[in-house]
Amino acid sequence: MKIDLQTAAARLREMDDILLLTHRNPDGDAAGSLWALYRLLTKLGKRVKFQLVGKVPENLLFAAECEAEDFEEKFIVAVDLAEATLLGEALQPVYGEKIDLNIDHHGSNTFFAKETFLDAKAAAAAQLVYSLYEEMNVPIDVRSAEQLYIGLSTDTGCFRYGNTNSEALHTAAELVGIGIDNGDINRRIFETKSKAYIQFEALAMSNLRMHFDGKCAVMALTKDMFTRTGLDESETHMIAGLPRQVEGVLVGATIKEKDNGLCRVSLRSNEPVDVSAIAKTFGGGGHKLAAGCDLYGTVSKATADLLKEIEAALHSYNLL
Ligand SMILES: [Mn+2]
Repeated sequence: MKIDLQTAAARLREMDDILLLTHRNPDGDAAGSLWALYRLLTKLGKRVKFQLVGKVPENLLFAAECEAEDFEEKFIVAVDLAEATLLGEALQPVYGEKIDLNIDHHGSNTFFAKETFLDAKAAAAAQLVYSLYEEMNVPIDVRSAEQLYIGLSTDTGCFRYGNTNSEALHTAAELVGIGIDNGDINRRIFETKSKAYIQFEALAMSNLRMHFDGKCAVMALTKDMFTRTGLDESETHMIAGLPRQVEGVLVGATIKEKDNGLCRVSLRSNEPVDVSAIAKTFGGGGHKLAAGCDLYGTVSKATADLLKEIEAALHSYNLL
């Protein structure tokens, strides 16, 4: 059931012994929102714990929270979680059908939780957590402000993407006003790359292939490239945006080779193409301009399957 901000705030007020979850391989919005929510609930005197599946990107760890205690949860809250499968293989069977409240901003949300506080216009889940702080009258300290800023800035590409609405900029202004060092955070998150990343990016760029009159760019990221450079999984999210950067490209895709014949696809588009629709045909989802899905088979088979759908999508917009 869909609920509003006031109901979500009321629910959090009345419940205790809360477990927080988010999607596997947490990005800045997932981790930042979860930490900020942890802090909010702790300040209200509640027992809270959380589980993060996969590595949080290292450059976000300066704002991480440490759990204080373990206990048996009575209420489960998810944040930034579009669908239960994104909990990951380990957690989905355990918690997939037990989420009491989901706080999310994905238009593709499947409403798997008992109650969902969804605002698909929000630039980040962190925006919704910020509104909960306001609604519940909990002061935002510098650490919470940093966590919310991490969520907001990463989901908007440092306030460059089209989802950067006036609300996001207002919230960022408030957070800067609280005293965060936004210049330093931006440098940590958006300007600093590991040597392994730079090497990986060079290899990935040499794998970039153009299709459909230059309207589509696809990049294969093979296991061999990870082995050769030692790139950490958590740094690969930056690669996903590269194909779309090529002039004239409307759909950019990265195809990441995983174990057991699984290929993880990230899609990025420019207007008017809706890549969440393409992802959906493969059982995935996401936002209009940023989505993802899993394909099975070799990288070349996954590429061929994906290109067919991209071609059909470009046709449907009369772009081919
Ligand atoms: Mn998000």
